[in-house]
Amino acid sequence: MTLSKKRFMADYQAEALHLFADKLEHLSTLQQYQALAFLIKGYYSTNWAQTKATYDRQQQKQLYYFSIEFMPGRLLGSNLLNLGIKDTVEAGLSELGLDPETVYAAEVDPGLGNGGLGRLASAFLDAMASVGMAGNGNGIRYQYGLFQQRFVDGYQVELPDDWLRNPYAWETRKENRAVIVRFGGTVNLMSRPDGSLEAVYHDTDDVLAVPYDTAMVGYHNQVVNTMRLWSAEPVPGGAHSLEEKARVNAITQILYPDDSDTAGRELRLRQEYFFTSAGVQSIITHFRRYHHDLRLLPQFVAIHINDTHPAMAVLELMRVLLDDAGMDWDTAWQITVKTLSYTNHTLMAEALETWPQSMFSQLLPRLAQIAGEVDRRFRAAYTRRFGELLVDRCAPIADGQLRMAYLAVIGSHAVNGVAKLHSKLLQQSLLKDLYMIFPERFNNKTNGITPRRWVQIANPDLSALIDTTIGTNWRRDPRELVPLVAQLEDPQFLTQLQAAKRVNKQRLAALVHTELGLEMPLDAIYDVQIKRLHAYKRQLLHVFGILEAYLAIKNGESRPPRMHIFGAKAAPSYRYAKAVIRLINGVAELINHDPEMAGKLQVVFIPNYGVSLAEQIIPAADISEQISLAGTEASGTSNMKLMSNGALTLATLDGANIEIQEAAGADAMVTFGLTTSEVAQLQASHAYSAKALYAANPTLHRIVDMLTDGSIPGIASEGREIASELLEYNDTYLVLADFASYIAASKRLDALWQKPQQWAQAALKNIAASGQFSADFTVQRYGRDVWDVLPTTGI
Ligand code: Z2T
Repeated sequence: MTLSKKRFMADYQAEALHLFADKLEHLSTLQQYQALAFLIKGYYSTNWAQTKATYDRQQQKQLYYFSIEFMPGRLLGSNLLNLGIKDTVEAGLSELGLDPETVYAAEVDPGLGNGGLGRLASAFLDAMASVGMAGNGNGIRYQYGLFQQRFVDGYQVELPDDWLRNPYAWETRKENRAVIVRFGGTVNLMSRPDGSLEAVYHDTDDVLAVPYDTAMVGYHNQVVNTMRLWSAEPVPGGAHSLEEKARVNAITQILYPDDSDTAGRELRLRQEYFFTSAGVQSIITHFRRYHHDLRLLPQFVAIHINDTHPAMAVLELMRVLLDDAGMDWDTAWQITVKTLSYTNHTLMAEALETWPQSMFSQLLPRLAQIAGEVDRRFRAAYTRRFGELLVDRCAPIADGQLRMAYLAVIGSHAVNGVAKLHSKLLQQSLLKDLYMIFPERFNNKTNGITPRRWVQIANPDLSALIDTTIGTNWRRDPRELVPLVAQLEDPQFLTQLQAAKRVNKQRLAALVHTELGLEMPLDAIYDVQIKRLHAYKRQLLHVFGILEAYLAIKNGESRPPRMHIFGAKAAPSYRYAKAVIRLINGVAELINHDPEMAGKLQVVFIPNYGVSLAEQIIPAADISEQISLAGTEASGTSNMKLMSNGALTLATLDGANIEIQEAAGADAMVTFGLTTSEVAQLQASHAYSAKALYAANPTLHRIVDMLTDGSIPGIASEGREIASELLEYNDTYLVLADFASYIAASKRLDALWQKPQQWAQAALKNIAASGQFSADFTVQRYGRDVWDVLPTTGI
């Protein structure tokens, strides 16, 4: 949009007066932020309505991205950037005596997700708006997001995330679009005169689902899409007891804080059905405004199932088509399969959702009937060709459990993994039986990130340098970063690249100083590992690397100075992960208080990692630690964000790391460790002995002993627990097996750091090659191969 500084300043002052009946300069920072947010909302609201009208008028096929998690991050900076008014607004703010960064920081960061999966969902919404695809989000408006993390005596303490304490400026409550979701009760099937069946419900618990819509503003294209989050309320008019009200409100009260374990809790099942049913109902209602024949649904609607949390969309859509529309089974099934598609995000067995049939049929009796029929027909259809054994192994119901991943594959026309390796492993292991039956459904869609947030907003100095070097086209199409490689031999450019990195390190160092009171020298390597705390991600291997350096420096060796920066939340019930958090804080205490380590080696564990902190940490990183055991990390996305900010990846050949290496070149990153097939062989042969490695490698021996010999303060029980996982339980994630190779790789980076020009060249190769990982391309591949939704032109 076009906006002059003068006009903006007048609008902003008027908005402040309108909202708070006061002058801008008298308002609190929060109020200044709120006035600005409401003003900006007004700037795009016409385009928002216009976008919807255009999709309807053109009868655009729409994609609905069903996800139980979204992590949009702060939206003010992103909306300003995408509207093309960021510079103008910042100049105006400055002229009014306000600091833009301070005003931006007053915005709450909605942590309505656990990590990669939720952030990916939001990146996709941002990307779809920016390429002009008709894509909508469908999820849950949790009253409390992911817990706020504090450290007390080195232990993680979880505090509630009361993110709605102040009104959320970007959302709009759409009371007029509320729907009713039914739980429990009994269901009777009655024959209609035409022979079709009618489902009659008795004694159901009804809940009102109220949507709150947030605009997803596209980049410089006038498109504004919608993220719709549902909130549970008592149905108006009913006489509800306080207890009933509390039970209803509980449905959307909290986000489950576990990224890798399915607790099998009834409330979680309620959450899943709540947003899935509300989403399906609102889609059908909207569809019926324009069409009478529900058989046309797949021509105008695609529904994507983000992991299995919304997989009961298969059953809910069948319910609507069978019971509400009176369709026959085969027609309803064909339409359901054509409409739905599914992404798997993990191979970890403990993360695969199953629901006890008993719980499922208590809570969702009609869906349970339909699930039984899906199972029966699946077995009947495929047993002759594929045999009873294979069909048994992959049927949706077995041993009294509903297996949601299998249901999702059977009820979708497409299923994908999130990196090439992951998609291959899905076909070869986790879903191999279903791959035999439905090979044509399987495909890969490597994840992506949004360089608008991670480079343009988070790294303004790098962005400005790129602009002056190759122009600004990369901001629209980040593949246009490739020509930067022409600067590989330009010492002046490389110096400027280092200077931009230094500015970011300064900013992070200042944050660390205020938060933790630690000094981080700017000439040190900033070595970053930021992701959920999980055994398979092997933060422990990183800790062992730190202890190796500590012992070496103690021994008089000289190493380039390194700051080890961690950000990680542990699921509150995940004992081992919490022990590792305590360990990292213990190692930090040991090292940061040792005068011999000052300026050389420091451990910086920044609490409360999330989208906003990531924006501070990532631009400052020199090394990106991506060290999961090969074959365990589906894709990873922090690897892509760090790459695009010029960090060198220290990686196993896992997830998208492999594709990052292909893109940046073998000399632009450092890899180590067992490969997926080596891991598989080692595990199959039962030849691995952690104890033998411990006995054979003196450094490793020394480090493992440090866990239990009192050298690290405050970890008596945690150290024992971790040592026992390594030695008694034989090191599930092969930390000891990869240790030597990890240290060797890390030393290669130390050596490269001594040649600043070569380091800068490797950083540049990463930046130049990072454009292919833009989510803009990922969603276009989904649009072409899976959803049949193409970018629109001319809103
Ligand atoms: C999650 O963030 C991921 C997988 C899950 O499996 C659950 C959660 Cl909350 C059920 C992550 C993967 O671990 C990561 O490799 C991947 O990059 C990300 O999803 C997005 O696909």
